[in-house]
Amino acid sequence: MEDKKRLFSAIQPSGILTLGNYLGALRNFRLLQEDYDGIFSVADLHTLTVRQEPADLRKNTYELTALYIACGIDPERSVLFLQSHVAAHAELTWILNTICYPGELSRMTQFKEKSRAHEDNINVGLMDYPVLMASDILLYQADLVPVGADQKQHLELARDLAVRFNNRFGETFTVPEAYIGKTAARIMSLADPSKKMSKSDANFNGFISIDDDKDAVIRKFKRAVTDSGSEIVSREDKPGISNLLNIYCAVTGKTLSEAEKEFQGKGYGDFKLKVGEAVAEVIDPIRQEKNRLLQNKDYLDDVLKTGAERAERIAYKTLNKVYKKVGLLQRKR
Ligand code: ATP
Ligand code: LTN
Repeated sequence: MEDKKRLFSAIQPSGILTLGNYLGALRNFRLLQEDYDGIFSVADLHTLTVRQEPADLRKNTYELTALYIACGIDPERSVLFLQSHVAAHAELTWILNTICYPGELSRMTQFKEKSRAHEDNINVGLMDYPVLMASDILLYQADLVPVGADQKQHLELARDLAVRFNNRFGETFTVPEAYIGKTAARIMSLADPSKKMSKSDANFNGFISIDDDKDAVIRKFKRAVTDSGSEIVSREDKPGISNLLNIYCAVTGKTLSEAEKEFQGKGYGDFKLKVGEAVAEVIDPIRQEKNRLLQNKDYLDDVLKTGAERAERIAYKTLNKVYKKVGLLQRKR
């Protein structure tokens, strides 16, 4: 365990997860957990940057905790915890805020998109979101951070802040690398293949939720927007079909050329049905296991308690070092 490299990632409990979250993030967490010391968080503090119904946030937090485990994150082997249970995340954010510039945050694509989507609530937290994310990562001295392609810009800021702090105050933080999967880093909306699949999409037909049963999955794939022509090939002028092929390959493990060959001469209808069936086969058992785990809140609370204790030990080691480096006095115990 000691000489393994460390991996950190987090997901927001902002709703029921999509096929995009699973293929772009969670599935890689499970695979990487074999070779790294995994630390996985439910980023509940991040979720507050968009207005939440408190009861929904509580429910979604349990949902995501159960889903992590259902997807194969082993809470004995890896650390699984809630961001808000380890105060060091908010504390390091304050320190990093003092070396980060507003221009670095206002140019972030996600900030611009979310500001457009929530015009009535462009709060300071929404802008500071990437600094909290940098704190998450840097507190654990993570070597590798698996994320979907949309988080690449935030990862670069985390690296910049680590380097800036190290240059100013001496070696303190590991500079993390992003891990972005090759096949499913950006699953697109089924209703509009120019947009990423997102759980906060107002159009329910655009995303496959982990909670969709087989009928719902097949119905959504049948309705998926495709392109003109009838060829089933991955090509720039066929964003709808390319997205479906990408999803099919990701869930079956087939290569693109194998999939293209399989559907040569077939119609869009047959193809969409096959993709839907393959997706349902992957998410059905996950949903069932998640729902089973949700019946036992005591178990989930227990996992989170142990997770927070283990996370805290690592996090405060880093935070104490940071406080010392910047010139804050050590508290006498
Ligand atoms: P929201 O819609 O609430 O902003 P989100 O689904 O975009 O949420 P998160 O829940 O924070 O964002 O994302 C969790 C992980 O899933 C991240 O690593 C993110 O990059 C990845 N991810 C999100 N959407 C996709 C997608 N369409 N394709 C691949 N990966 C994705
Ligand atoms: N912002 C991320 C979720 C997240 C995260 C992190 C990912 C919060 N903290 C630290 C990796 C590392 C997102 O996926 N939307």
